[in-house]
Amino acid sequence: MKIGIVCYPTFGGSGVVATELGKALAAHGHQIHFITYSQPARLDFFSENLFYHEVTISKYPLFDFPPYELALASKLVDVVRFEQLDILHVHYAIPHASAAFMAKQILATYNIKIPVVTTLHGTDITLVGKDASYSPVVTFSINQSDGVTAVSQNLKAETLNHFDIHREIRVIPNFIDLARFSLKPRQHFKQAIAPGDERILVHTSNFRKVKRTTDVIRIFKKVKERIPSKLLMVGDGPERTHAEQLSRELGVADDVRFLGKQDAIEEILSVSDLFLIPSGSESFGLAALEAMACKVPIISSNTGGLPELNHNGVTGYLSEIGDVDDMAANAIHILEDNDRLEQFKEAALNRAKDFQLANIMPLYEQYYQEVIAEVASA
Ligand code: GMT
Repeated sequence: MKIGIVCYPTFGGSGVVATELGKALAAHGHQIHFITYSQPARLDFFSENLFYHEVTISKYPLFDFPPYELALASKLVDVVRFEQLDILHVHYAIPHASAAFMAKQILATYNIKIPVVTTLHGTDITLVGKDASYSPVVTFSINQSDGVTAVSQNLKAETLNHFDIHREIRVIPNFIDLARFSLKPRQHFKQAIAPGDERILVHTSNFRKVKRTTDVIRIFKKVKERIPSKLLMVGDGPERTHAEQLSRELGVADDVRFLGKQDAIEEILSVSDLFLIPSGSESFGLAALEAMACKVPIISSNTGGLPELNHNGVTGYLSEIGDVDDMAANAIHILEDNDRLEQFKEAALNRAKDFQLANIMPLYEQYYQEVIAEVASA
């Protein structure tokens, strides 16, 4: 198939999923065209089946807000016509689904029927999409997509709850490439971080409010009171300063390392004993899946799709949002006993295997074929 992929080419989860899916589909023989405003972060190599089309946005002085959606729709028309794409797959509803709808209408004037699949990732529904300033467009463009997928059962339910949707939503979860995300022997790194053989706790995110990074610091403070430990904070974003400040106020700053944005996350996860993800909202939790693939158990909130991934008492524990006491108690329970920690680690890896690329990519291929056939016969 010739597949066009639209996404935010940033470090966010939806961009990672879109890029990794495109790479995997290309390796499987499909021709993949990425259509984004800059080169996706993980697309920095050559492959004969991968193509990149940049959406250039005019900076004309009249535009206080350059019309990205129009530039994207125009680029989609161009790429679909001249590369003869079979299907467009847009990741994150806003504004990709509505840009795809516009492109589809324009292409119809050239007698081209292009099927559009929209994948809902999370905040496009749970946070931004619900906002009254976007919700009519989000509702309309989901309904106008030829196929819609959501990354968890919970996100599907949220979408049906909050929007007037009259089309089927297929759940296709996030996936993991176990060739990249696996436990790697990195003893020297572990020694450098935890010279006294302390336990290593880790959090990775984009440090937005929804990630509740200050809860991570509070949990760590409580764990450290009982178990010698270190905390690695990976990523960057608006809440980082607050988290740093809090770690100083709570007197744990010397045991917390803020590492900033890192590419080789799997190396850091490989030396970690426990992953903390106390999010206020999390449609799936790709960061937790990456940790589990590296044999790291999960302490999480019980929001969104997290319970579908993290099995309570097996791969880690789930607590109410903001219940840092419970999260800390669960963390201590896992970390205080070597055998128990090993059991949780094994279970985390086993659960991660359910989401390996080889299991999930065929679900997208199958879905594309269904949608293409449906549009052709309409
Ligand atoms: O907030 C993020 O983690 C980034 C965000 C995005 O759309 O880029 O991630 C969302 O999509 C990921 C991939 O499908 C999911 O694994 C994340 O759970 C989801 N984030 C939230 O729902 C907050």
